[in-house]
Amino acid sequence: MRTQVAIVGAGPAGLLLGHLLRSEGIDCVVVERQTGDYVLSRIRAGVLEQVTVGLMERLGLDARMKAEGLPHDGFNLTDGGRLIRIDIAALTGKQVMVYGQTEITRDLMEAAPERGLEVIYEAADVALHDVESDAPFITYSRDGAQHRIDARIIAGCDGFHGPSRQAIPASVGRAFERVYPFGWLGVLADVPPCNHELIYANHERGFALASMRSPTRSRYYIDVPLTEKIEDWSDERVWDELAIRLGPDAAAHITRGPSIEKSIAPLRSFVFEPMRHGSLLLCGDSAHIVPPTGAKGLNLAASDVHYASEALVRFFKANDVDAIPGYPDKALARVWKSERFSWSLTKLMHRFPEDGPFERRMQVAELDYIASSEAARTAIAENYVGLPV
Ligand code: RFL
Ligand code: PHB
Repeated sequence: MRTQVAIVGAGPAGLLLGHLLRSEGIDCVVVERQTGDYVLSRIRAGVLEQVTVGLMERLGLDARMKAEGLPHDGFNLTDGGRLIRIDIAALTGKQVMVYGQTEITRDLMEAAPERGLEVIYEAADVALHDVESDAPFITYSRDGAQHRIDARIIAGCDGFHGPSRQAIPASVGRAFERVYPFGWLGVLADVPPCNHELIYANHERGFALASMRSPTRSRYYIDVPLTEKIEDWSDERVWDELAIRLGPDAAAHITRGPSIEKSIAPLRSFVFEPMRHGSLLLCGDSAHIVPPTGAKGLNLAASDVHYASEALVRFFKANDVDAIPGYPDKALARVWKSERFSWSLTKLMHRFPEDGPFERRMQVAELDYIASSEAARTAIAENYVGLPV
């Protein structure tokens, strides 16, 4: 098979890029290791920035998001007794959209056949070849047969563990990494959220987040040491811990119920440079990871795809040979700002095992400053709604 762009991975980055390229008449094929159902079963992001909402609008795939998504004007930070509201609408004139990654992926997946976007699921042993040349190709096996896709460009949208980043020689690439000494234990439950806006809590027992997917579906997180096993966290134990960490006001409104998903995800900051090597572009989690505290991962995947699709349109339709080499700098400038924000909010809202009384006083002072300064709240708000692309 021959195509213009071979896309590895059918997560949000791969599917968004595929749709954007098809809408411009550029040929592409998406190759995914898992089944479609498996991709949809991963419970991940919940908060969309304007860049992500805007791409769905541009594709005309925003009807369900507009009908079922929850626009939010603000979110809250709590520490001990006080609640600091970040009024993002008043401070930036913008909103964020609470609409699950599962739903956005489903919308993109279901629209693929009618938009002529071919997605090959259950492709095993995907390998990238000749990425330094102008004629790269990928190989994979499916149903016992070997397949090959020849392309002009390969887009690596295969997440943190995929093969695309590994196809860049170690002598060319550089990784920047910070691993955190805890993970987030998340639960999804069909119960009404305890608050109409998100609450991020820094409690002496650790971090907690109250989030949601709909008026009847809640998403909660607590941070736990990486040594914890999910089997040791009964639903009751999670609800008890959430009630303590979120504080009495939120606890009074928590509705408990059986979890429909419960898992622990490690936290990491990671950036791989450059995001291009020869004819290979990296987009999304394949090139970078943020801790989820800033709700930035999916949104960064969307902004990468925005820059990559722009570059690919210029390359294929206007024969602009500088477009592809220009992609990494544009994408990375935004990536590093989101890395900084996610890291700083993680440091502000978590109790690190190595921290002592000095670091705690620093957190309290910073929260005092945020509570008292509109300038500080504006800086948080404009990062949270998403910096411009
Ligand atoms: P994905 O979603 O990992 O998709 C990559 C796809 O590539 C496939 N793949 C392969 N395909 C073929 N061959 C191979 N060898 C392959 N290896 C892998 C995979 O099966 C998969 O389908 O990466 P992508 O598209 O870059 O999207 C990134 C986002 O998924 C991620 O950044 C977010 O989920 C992060 N994130 C959040 N982001 C936000 O913007 N807002 C949030 O509120 C938010 N909350 C979260 C999060 C991530 C979390 N976890 C579990 C990591 C909350 C959590 C708990
Ligand atoms: C979520 O709803 O899954 C969510 C919300 C905000 C975050 C992270 C995750 O910062």
